[in-house]
Amino acid sequence: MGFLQDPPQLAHPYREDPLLRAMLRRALPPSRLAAIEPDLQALGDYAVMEWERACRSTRRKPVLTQWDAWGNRVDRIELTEAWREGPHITTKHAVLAAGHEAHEHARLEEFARAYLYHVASEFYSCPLAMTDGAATALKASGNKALIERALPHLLSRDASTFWLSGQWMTENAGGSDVGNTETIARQDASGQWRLHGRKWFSSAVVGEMALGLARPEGAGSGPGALALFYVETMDGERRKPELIIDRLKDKLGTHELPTAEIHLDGLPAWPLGELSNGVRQVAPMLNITRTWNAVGATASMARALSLARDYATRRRAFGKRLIDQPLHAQTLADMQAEFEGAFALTFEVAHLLGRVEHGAAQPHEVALLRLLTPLAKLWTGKMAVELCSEALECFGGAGYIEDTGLPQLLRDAQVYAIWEGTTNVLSLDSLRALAGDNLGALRTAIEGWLADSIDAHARQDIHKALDAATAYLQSRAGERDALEAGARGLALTLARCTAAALLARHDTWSAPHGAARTGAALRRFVAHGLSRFTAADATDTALLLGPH
Ligand code: MFK
Repeated sequence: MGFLQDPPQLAHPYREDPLLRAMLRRALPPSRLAAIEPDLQALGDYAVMEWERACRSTRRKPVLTQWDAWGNRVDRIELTEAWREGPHITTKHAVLAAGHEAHEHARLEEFARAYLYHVASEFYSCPLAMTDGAATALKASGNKALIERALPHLLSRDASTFWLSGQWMTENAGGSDVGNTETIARQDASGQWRLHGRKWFSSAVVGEMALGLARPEGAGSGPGALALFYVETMDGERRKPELIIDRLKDKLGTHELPTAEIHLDGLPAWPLGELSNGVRQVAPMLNITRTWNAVGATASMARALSLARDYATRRRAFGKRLIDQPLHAQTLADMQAEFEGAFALTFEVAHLLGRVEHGAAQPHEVALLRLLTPLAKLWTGKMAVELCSEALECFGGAGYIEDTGLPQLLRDAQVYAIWEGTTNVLSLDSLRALAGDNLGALRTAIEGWLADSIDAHARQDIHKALDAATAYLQSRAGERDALEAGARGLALTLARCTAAALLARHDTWSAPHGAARTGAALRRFVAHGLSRFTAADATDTALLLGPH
């Protein structure tokens, strides 16, 4: 037998991730960190086990059986192993329930768990995101009966009582433009609302409930006339006959996730609140699922980088390990710097969300959360595709071979920029979020984060970019088309400025080695993004890659 290449090994995503651990040490009181650490360790163990299991097996897809042998409509979906484990892992480690505890760190603790679980869950995290969003929207609705009925299930810590929720919005006529929803809500003779229509992209069809948009019969056209309804999908062990699964989607990635086209043939439904302004009512859900999207994108990047870094210590070319090749090492360090920016922004959103929900936030932090949520979603979604593609390249031809498990990273990454609103939809949402003086709130926050930063170069670049963004908004204040045309550039710039400022702040927060490391990330990050100047700095590279 000739030469055989060692495959990459997955480092423990909690124990061996200095970035995650440093962030948690900074952000959480020691007693909180100690309380959640067993769950983080266990979710990291699960991720390692699942990666090894996936490498040994042939990837499977869920299978829909619509009819049984005797002609009965059954719409049964056979799930993959990780999906069957999903309710147990979720409830045992409070992945979702943690986010709804009554303290300001709840969301950070939840999203740290989600970050560790996401890739291993095979996107079971997608319906978890919607379940979390549904719990949040139900709470915001104040509908006592529905809250008492559903919340104990959604936040259950017992797999036998846990419910998943769907989010039924997307239709043939309305993906981004949800106002085109054709599903009709009609009251029957008894006064019970029932939904009639088709939903084109339902990612939690195995769930027990859903929140869905529909147009009450006789209401006008457009988004304002839509209402938000609560539905339950199961009748005991059987799916309700008024919910029909037409087919599973054949998608580019997220193959394990049983996304379906469904139609609703009079499914009983209950309005969450008023019979209009459904988009406004579903917005709390959207903002939660968008945060999950950013966490998922960041987790996919962490996985791709971790494998690429490990492989660089195992693969030799031209007489040296890849990690000892200057250009390969710099490529990895550049990727790491981008990733650290994404990580900082994403977890800032999680941190702010917890503070806002628990009344601990300063007034400007509320505006900040509203703005940073779409920015984090759109920026990490784009970055995940680029970074996962680059990571595959780090493996050469092996990165293009299906049963290395690597190509799946890139296929799956493409979803982040589409799910929960495309980059352009999110860019326009960030314009919505910039109404009033919300850019002022961002500037105030950034000034605060930069106040102690020792990096004058970064500070100057960030100020320059913020000044340009402010001038852009002011000069196009009266020209909507011109403002929208530049919304993506504006959003990407603001996301990068925020991430750079967060890295600068962490520079001053961290322990000596950590400070040097985040400083390295900051310098590269600013050099790459804000001024497009690329500098190879051997010290930075070594710091970002850590000891090997
Ligand atoms: C681990 C990964 C997990 C990821 C989860 C994946 C789940 C996958 C399932 C899906 O992909 S479901 C499909 C997702 N679809 C979308 O995200 C829809 C994309 N379209 C938009 O986001 C549009 O911007 C939107 C439909 C929300 C609004 O368009 P409109 O019809 O022009 O509404 P309008 O009039 O601008 O806003 C209506 C109200 O909602 C306004 O409030 P008011 O009535 O008080 O004026 C807005 O301010 C408010 N609003 C809209 N977006 C908001 C918001 N409020 C807070 N936050 C927001 N983000």
